[in-house]
Amino acid sequence: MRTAFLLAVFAIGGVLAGTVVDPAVLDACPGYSASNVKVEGGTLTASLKLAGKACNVFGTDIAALQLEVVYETTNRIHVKITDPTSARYEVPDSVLPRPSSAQPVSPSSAAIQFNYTASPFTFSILRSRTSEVLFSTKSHPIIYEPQYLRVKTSLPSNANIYGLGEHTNNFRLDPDNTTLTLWSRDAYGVPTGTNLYGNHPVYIEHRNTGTHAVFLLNSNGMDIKLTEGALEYNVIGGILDFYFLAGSETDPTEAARQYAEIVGTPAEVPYWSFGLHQCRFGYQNYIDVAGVISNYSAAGIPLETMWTDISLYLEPDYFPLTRMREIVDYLHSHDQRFILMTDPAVGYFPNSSYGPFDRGSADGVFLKNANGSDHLGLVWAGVSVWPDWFNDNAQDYWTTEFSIFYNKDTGLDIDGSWIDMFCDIPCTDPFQQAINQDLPPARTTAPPPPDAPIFGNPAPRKRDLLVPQYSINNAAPGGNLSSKTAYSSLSFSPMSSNAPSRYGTTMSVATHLAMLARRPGLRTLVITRSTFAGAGKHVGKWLGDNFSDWDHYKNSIAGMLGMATIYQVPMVGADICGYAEDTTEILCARWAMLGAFYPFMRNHNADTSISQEFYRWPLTTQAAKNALDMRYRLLDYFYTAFHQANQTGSPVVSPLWFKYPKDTNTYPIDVQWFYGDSILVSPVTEENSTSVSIYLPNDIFYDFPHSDARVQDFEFVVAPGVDGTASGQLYVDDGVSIEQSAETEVEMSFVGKTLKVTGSFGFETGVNTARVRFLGVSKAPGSILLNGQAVARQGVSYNQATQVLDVSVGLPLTKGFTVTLV
Ligand SMILES: *[C@@H]1O[C@H](CO)[C@@H](O)[C@H](O)[C@H]1NC(C)=O
Ligand SMILES: *[C@@H]1O[C@H](CO)[C@@H](O)[C@H](O)[C@H]1NC(C)=O
Ligand SMILES: *[C@@H]1O[C@H](CO)[C@@H](O)[C@H](O)[C@H]1NC(C)=O
Ligand SMILES: *[C@@H]1O[C@H](CO)[C@@H](O)[C@H](O)[C@H]1NC(C)=O
Ligand SMILES: *[C@@H]1O[C@H](CO)[C@@H](O)[C@H](O)[C@H]1NC(C)=O
Ligand SMILES: *[C@@H]1O[C@H](CO)[C@@H](O)[C@H](O)[C@H]1NC(C)=O
Ligand SMILES: *[C@@H]1O[C@H](CO)[C@@H](O)[C@H](O)[C@H]1NC(C)=O
Ligand SMILES: *[C@@H]1O[C@H](CO)[C@@H](O)[C@H](O)[C@H]1NC(C)=O
Ligand SMILES: CC(=O)N[C@H]1CO[C@H](CO)[C@@H](O)[C@@H]1O
Repeated sequence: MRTAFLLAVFAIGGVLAGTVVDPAVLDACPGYSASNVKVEGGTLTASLKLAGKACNVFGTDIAALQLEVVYETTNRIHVKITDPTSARYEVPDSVLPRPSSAQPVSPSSAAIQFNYTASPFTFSILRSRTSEVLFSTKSHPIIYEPQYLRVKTSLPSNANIYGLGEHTNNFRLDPDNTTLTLWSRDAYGVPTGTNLYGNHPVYIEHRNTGTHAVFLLNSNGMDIKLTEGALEYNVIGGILDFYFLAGSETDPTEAARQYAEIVGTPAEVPYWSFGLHQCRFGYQNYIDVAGVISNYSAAGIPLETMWTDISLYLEPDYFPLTRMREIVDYLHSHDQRFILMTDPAVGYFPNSSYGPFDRGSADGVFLKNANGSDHLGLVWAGVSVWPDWFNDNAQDYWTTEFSIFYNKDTGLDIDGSWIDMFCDIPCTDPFQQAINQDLPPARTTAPPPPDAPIFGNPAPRKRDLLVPQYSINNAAPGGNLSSKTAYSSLSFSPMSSNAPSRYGTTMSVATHLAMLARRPGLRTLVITRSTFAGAGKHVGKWLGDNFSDWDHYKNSIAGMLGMATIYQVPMVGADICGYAEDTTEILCARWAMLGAFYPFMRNHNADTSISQEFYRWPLTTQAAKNALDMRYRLLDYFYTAFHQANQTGSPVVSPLWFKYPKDTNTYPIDVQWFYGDSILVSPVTEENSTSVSIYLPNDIFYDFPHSDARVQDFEFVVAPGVDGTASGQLYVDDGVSIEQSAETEVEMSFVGKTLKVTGSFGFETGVNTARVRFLGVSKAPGSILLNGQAVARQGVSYNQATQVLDVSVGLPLTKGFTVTLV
């Protein structure tokens, strides 16, 4: 296990010498006392003075601090403790724009209260209605030194704490013995108990009495320790900048929404991006890439987006631009997409004319050493320089480079972007290291002839990539939403230093804007690995370089829940079938099914692993087809959830306790989850198992109905809960535009035997509502009324064994309707 101050050792140059500090030493520090307290409406300020002899544990205790407390909304208190005498690092607004500062609210109207004792200074956050203490520094003095900050709160015993990522621990953190280190790093194999790519210093704590959240806005390296009955922050710089969120006494999703009010709600992504993505590092050449596309098609597995890795840049002989452009054109003419990796490194070619380097040098955008020379590092491409995203010219530079390199007429017309950074090699002598490591790598095989036929075998059938029943690509402007299906139900269906922490996020913003500039007005997809709080406003996230093994398969669910439910980065998924090492037919088949219920569904692996496209094995092919059938049928349902996430911050996937907050059995569960609001997913998690034991909260759950007849139009599924009612929503738009000129927003509610479908129907879907399926109907109704008129016998089918009642509707989705079971 990592010692608590390992990072601090790096940061302050060995002062700690690796000492593990006795908590009693920290608790014996003097803390501060508050004076000059001023309260004005929803704002409190005070001076904090060191209350005794300095303990100087990791530096010199700062003698005088400034406290500012603001009741920013009825649900949010901002507590900021700064050192007025020195400029300490604060996360800039460009990395995380602060919520707009409206007038502070009156404490008497707030759901939580800030309370304090003056000497020694301690503070607590209480729920206003019940005076329940949510956070309290009592008996744990605050320590504030140049490179060490410590705040410790007591917790209830056996507390339910979620978040504080990125990590590969269980979703519910062990409250008695956990140390989480937040500091971005490339974490090959994503080992448990170590820091990973992302930094999200926020947690949601769930209790039987309610759910609240705490966000420490600080991007310095930190260790957060959960020990029996306490949570302790140990931060190596910056300021104490806390946001306390009341959440709710009854609805955990409120805590998620209130966090989104600070960091922003997630960007909406294009409709097509919910389709299947295929990628690998190490496609051999352009023929290989075309072969994957053809073979998916031949296997009848609907591939939406083909991705390629960095090989394209490194090896133009193997991936000639003209042939790659042909592949991209082919994809686009088949309503498919293309995504390519973009790294921030720019090849260092000071002596030859290389546009990206020359333009960046002219604009002065590259990171510099202290003496003003270019900061050189080493990545796959060789010795390189990096844009400094805080440079005023960096955005224009990046936008220009995107418009040149990804020019649709002369370059590769990408549909989305995949960004990453490879910065983990200590670059003391990058030129020599490049020679030692043979970078760029040399190939042992010759490149293929530049004019080999592609898409010829199997013969390309026009549009054959889009197996019609899976058609999801058709939501482009002017396109046709011809195969919309939607499901909506209430109850559920069991089935199956700062710089590294911020570099990824600032690059994400620059890339998102550069992509938007290429296709003005249209949404895009940017996927990255390194994220800081607020990243979801710009990018989605893949969970990094995991292994093709069953533990990683299972852990990916906790990883997804952290990102999507807590950190507001909902476009998330792990590398399906595993990135490193060799997968197996059975693991890849299971993972295809699991991955169909990640928000972001991408099969991806390493150059050293065996090929793992779903069509490589019969079992995996079938599993992928079944799972994609389900996923594509639920696409509008999930798209609706995503739209709501953008509007309100409500999570698109969530743990069971979000829906059943009083059911203590659900608190530790992280192998089952809700996909959207209503679909409970419980995958098989053991190798060679064909069944799984699952936990069902006390409610009514239905098997998700298999589709018997192919439904091209919308289909609504009504699945009443224990109270006999159900409700749901459907959101439809053109799938790609940022500003929508027409939207359809439908509310369904089933109460007392009547389904009412109401809403606004601005977007012309051009399709009908084919039918409504009622689940859990124990006997055939005497008659069924559609808009008050009896439905003819042939329009109704009832299956006693499955208790499913199908009612044909056949109305265009241009106005509401009612169906009554009499
Ligand atoms: C607030 O703190 C004061 C001590 O400063 C204490 O007397 C009081 O009970 C606290 N209020 C609540 C609601 O805990
Ligand atoms: C705490 O966790 C560490 C690392 O997992 C483990 O080595 C240690 O034994 C645990 N301590 C206790 C008291 O469980
Ligand atoms: C989503 O929400 C944000 C506000 O958080 C907004 O700026 C953005 O434009 C919205 N729409 C899309 C398409 O991302
Ligand atoms: C595609 O399938 C053909 C025929 O089975 C096979 O020869 C080829 O190797 C496959 N290519 C790829 C990239 O899967
Ligand atoms: C560029 O040219 C100078 C002068 O010939 C030489 O010293 C330097 O090593 C060259 N730099 C690189 C990166 O090739
Ligand atoms: C500038 O600093 C870098 C990094 O410390 C060093 O490698 C380089 O030699 C220096 N250049 C000069 C001209 O001193
Ligand atoms: C969309 O599909 C409908 C029904 O199949 C068809 O009548 C219509 O012409 C199509 N519209 C476009 C733009 O292709
Ligand atoms: C699953 O089955 C395979 C093949 O029989 C076997 O090699 C493997 O050990 C089994 N795994 C487990 C966890 O039993
Ligand atoms: C199976 C799996 O996805 N494992 C891990 C992959 O990597 C991320 C971290 O980057 C983890 O969250 C996943 O659990």
